[in-house]
Amino acid sequence: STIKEKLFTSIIESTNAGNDKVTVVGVGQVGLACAFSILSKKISSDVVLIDVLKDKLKGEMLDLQHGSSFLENAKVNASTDFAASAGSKICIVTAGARQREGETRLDLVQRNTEIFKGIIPKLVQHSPNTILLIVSNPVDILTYVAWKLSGLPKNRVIGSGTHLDSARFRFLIAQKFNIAPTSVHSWIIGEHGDTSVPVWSGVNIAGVRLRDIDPTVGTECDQEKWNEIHKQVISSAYEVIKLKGYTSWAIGLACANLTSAILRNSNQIHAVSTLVCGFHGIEHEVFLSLPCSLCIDGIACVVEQSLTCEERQMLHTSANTMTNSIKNLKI
Ligand code: 6V0
Repeated sequence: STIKEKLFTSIIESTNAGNDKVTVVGVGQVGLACAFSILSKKISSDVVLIDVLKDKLKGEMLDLQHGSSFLENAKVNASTDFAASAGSKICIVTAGARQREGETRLDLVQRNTEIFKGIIPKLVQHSPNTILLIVSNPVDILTYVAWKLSGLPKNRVIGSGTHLDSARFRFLIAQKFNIAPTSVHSWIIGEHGDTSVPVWSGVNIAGVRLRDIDPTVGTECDQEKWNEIHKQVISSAYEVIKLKGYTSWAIGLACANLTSAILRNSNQIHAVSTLVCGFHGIEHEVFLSLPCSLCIDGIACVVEQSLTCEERQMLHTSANTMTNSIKNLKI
């Protein structure tokens, strides 16, 4: 008999899937930042990486495995085969093509839709009760695509949406006041991107609404130009990409935060992309971000904020943009 057999007497067959298994599809900059944030914050003890790049995948897996004694012995596996994802509680999808020179946004959407056709059904096949957390851009459209391709109920298909935009918004407001970002209560809803909606009417610090101090806050008439902050939020990604080539840490941390909220069944409220048909007068079947409470089954409920006419109008503009984008999509 081997040393192993002499040393250990087996009492039960050990199970492979834990209760907190998370699969990350795409080990690019964003996927790795997600995986690393989840591991280093000890949100999951069982992370699987999936990509089409065999060597890159193995290299990243080994590098992370070598750190496992500093990650509470978390298991890290990687494979090009989706069977490795079996039994995942959450599948985070960051795979996708980047825009080619001269390529329109719609061409990119179709290209990423084709990639999703090879990913989403396989994830659901191996983890029929999973929650899909879509990160690839354009995230609101691809979350809709994932919902259609997966056949999962709407509560189980979530886009990271404006969770990141809201974090950037809080950070920039916090900087102006020299307070902590978590002490700023402010939300960005709608599309993750250019038509996102800053809900200035609700921005408050310790329950004090900025609009009660100055009704013009966030409007074009605002002397202090607070609305510049929303413009900065929109240009944040472009700025970071111009400076370092991609964005990774903030989106990785944002996804880890959503993963934690779900796995811990916390009912924390975050702005994520969900099916918005029926909310704020939207009649289209599109995905956009609204504040949602997150639990072990995904989205438990949507918060209906009291929006001003202008904010509601902006949300409808987001919805129309989405409708036009998905109109010609071949799913
Ligand atoms: P990247 O570094 O090019 O990584 C993409 C990865 O996907 C690569 O490793 C590819 O090999 C892999 N991939 C491609 N096709 C497949 C496939 N069929 N199966 C498995 N893996 C595949 O890109 P990066 O990581 O920088 O960005 C990933 C996506 O996230 C892009 O669509 C970004 O636009 C998007 N982001 C979304 C954000 C958000 O807030 N929602 C924020 C930042 C980036």
